[in-house]
Amino acid sequence: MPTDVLLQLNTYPLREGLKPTYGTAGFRSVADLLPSTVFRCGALMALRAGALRQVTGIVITASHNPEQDNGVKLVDPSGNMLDSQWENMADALAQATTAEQALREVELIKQTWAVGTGGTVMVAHDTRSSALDLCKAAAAGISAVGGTPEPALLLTTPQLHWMVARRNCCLPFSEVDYFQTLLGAFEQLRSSHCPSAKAQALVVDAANGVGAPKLAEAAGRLSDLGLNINVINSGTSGALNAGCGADFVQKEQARPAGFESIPSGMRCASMDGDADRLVYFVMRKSGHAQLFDGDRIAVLAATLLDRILHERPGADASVRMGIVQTAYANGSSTRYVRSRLTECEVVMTPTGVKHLHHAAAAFDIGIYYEANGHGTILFKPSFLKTLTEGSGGWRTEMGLLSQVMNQAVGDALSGLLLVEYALCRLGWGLAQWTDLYTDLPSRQLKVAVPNRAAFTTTDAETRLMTPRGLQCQVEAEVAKVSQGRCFVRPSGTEDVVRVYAEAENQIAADQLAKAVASLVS
Ligand code: 16G
Ligand code: ZN
Repeated sequence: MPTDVLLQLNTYPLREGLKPTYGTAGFRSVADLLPSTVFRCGALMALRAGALRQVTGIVITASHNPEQDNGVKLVDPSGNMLDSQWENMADALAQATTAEQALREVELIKQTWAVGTGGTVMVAHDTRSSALDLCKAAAAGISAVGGTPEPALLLTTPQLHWMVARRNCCLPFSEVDYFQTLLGAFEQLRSSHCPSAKAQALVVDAANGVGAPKLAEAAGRLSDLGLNINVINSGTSGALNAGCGADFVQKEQARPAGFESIPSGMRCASMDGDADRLVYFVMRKSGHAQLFDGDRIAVLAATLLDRILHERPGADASVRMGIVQTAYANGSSTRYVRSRLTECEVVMTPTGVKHLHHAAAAFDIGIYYEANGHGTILFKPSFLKTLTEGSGGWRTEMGLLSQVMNQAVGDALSGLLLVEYALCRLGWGLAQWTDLYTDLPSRQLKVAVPNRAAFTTTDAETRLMTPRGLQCQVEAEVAKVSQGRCFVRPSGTEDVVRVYAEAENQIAADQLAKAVASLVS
């Protein structure tokens, strides 16, 4: 068998000079450079499946990156992202310069984890043209260590995470089950709690990605409930993520491509290329997109859950609810939760779903959303169990919400259903959602630096530890600005350092970001 593996490893050599690194959410690069990394990730996830005697998963996607990029996201048996201990092994294997060295890494993993042969790996891909070749590389890597690759399916990233989690709990896990679980729960919530909700229209920017056909599949059932979804950027005209998608709308706050004829004031939403992020927006006459970002979705969710918890009889029994945010969360959203949703704790973590997810799991109800629209709500299993121990409207409602939400990972479809349910349950339009708080003006800048590893942070990325002395200089700039806040962190997905600044007005936020960027470069 080792010689077979060696032979196979030699078929997918690592391009000379390349050093693939497991970033914030797996490996990502120009698609042509990926076959070796994907092959080795296939082997790794088959060994992980073998070691745990459970099914793991691989998604071939580069999310909101352009069409020519691709990547690989690795899914643990729980449906969450790969265990952080294994990230180092993924790096070591992906970076092995020769087939012999890669084989030694494979053998090391086998010995360390006492795994004889690989297990079953589910494989999914997005709409990129490089997907099928990379799926073949993944399947070859899985087979090379004796694992079983499942046929690759066109799925959103969150669909595959959901399926892996369900399969390992011996629950129905097909795509049909996915839609039935999320949409079936949503239908019950709507008919029980908002039976006379007015019909609503929603225009969704699907970024020309895999979310388009998937949302189209859901749209028929949603229109029966009076939610009429019009999917734009469905992949028939424009290119993937090109001038559109959740990342574009959130960062640019401008009209996405394809929305030229959408009248201002319409309710709109935008997902990213693999449909794990969602933001809402409304076009204003000025051409500016008024954004309802992940922070605002989290606050809406907390408001809904707080209402449900307060309505229950004997509301004094404590349920621990928390919101997990990153340093990018607008300061106004944090202040709002602290002052108005006093029973909801706020926790800050570094950027990246793996950090937020973990922190949210500590609560009975843990809400996490990054400002960029990636997030979900986690319901602690012991809390869900208490719901089934009695009967009552609020218990059923909470239980149904736990099915609407993909608890494996952030999911644009869950996010959409959550927002639509919350608004109709609270009897709110977009105006009430807007009025919760006013975002502080902010600015984000990217700075190219010779070595981003020289920038290290602490306190959930809010403060720099190195380069020494730089944090004091940043603070001196912040002190000059009313309601100023600023942080610097190295990106986990690009070779840059990011600067985020917030202030009382846009001019001050821009100036603060610029001043700090010049300290960094
Ligand atoms: C990845 C992360 C996202 C994070 C972003 C930050 C996952 C699934 N995705 O897209 O959560 O916000 O990276 O990128 O964890 P950055 O480190 O380049 O700023
Ligand atoms: Zn994504």
